[in-house]
Amino acid sequence: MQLFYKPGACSMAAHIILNEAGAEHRLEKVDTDKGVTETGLTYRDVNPRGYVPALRLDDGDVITENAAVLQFLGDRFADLALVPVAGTIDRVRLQEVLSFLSSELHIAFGPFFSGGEMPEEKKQATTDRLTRKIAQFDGMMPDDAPFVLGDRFSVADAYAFVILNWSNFIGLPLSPWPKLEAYMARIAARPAVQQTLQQEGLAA
Ligand SMILES: N[C@@H](CCC(=O)N[C@@H](CS)C(=O)NCC(=O)O)C(=O)O
Repeated sequence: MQLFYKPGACSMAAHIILNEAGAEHRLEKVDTDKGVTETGLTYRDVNPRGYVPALRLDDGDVITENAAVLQFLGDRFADLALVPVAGTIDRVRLQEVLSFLSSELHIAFGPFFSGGEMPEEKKQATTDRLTRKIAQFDGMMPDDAPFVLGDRFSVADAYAFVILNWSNFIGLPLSPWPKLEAYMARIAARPAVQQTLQQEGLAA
């Protein structure tokens, strides 16, 4: 398998899962601004929409979109139970969380990474919206269990970790949400997460 990624971007969730599984894989760094990969591929030939992640399988099939990539990997390494079994209500709960993460929380961070300074008024409104989305995710976290789906680490935790980690890049402390701060520390302590941060050049 080959993962097309950008350091620290949402593709890091799939990278974490590949490391959790100890799966053989190749990493291919993408410059999404220039549309080329580190070995000189035209990235739109891999993902026509030009963004990461993309996962190229050994038979040449390419999977895009985080929610699909992560569920594919979870099913591929089924013995690790990183996704609930397809067709169960627990799997639907995972899909709810992945949908929230990609279409709400991830999107709310977007304006901070779109380049250029935001006018003060827009910055305030964008921060308020992001704060609301973080608070909603905090509300989805169980009070009495370590991971978003309960007692088991899942692909959703890898994705949530990567997105919430962006709060460091934009200087937005997670201290108003102690449950989330503890959650982030718990995920960060996983050896596969440390390995991934190191490989992407983000280790402290
Ligand atoms: N809907 C996509 C969004 C992926 C996405 O936003 N990727 C960002 C990095 S986190 C990216 O590659 N941005 C560069 C670009 O859009 O050119 C998904 O969920 O996989």
